[in-house]
Amino acid sequence: MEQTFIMIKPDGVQRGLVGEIIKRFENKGFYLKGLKMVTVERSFAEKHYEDLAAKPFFPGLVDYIISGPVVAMVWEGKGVVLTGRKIIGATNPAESAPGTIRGDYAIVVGRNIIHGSDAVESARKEIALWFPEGISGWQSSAHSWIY
Ligand code: RTP
Repeated sequence: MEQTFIMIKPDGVQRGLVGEIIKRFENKGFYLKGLKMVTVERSFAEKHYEDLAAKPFFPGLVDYIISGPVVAMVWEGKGVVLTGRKIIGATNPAESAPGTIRGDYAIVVGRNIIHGSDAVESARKEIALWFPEGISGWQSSAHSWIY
């Protein structure tokens, strides 16, 4: 089953949006398969964003990601990579539609509260980077108990 990596960035954590963000993915029907709060080192943030190393905003982006704890998550479900990006909204919150996470809760691109993998392959790389210990492979057994 498809999985994606979602990270609530330091501003999302500090603004108390963790529950709201998790709620949106749960309400959609996706399964939470991994979750941890971590403050990452500069070298780790640089590795996560290595594809953007040549961009002028890269140093500021790395400073932002290491400025406080982030919530790292693995979400699972059919089409979760693309649908997750739709739930999150456009990179620049000024262009994110209302109803998306960034459209509802962010204003500027430099503080856009959440990251989501942009493809199945990058999701695989990011999950391996952020969860080298692996994630539990639980399957729902609640369906027959919930009416
Ligand atoms: P993310 O990786 O965080 O989900 O964001 P994304 O794919 O929507 O956007 P990407 O182009 O990969 O950029 C990664 C993050 O860099 C910051 N950014 N700042 N012009 C700027 O100042 C600028 N452009 C991008 C944002 O935090 C963006 O999410």
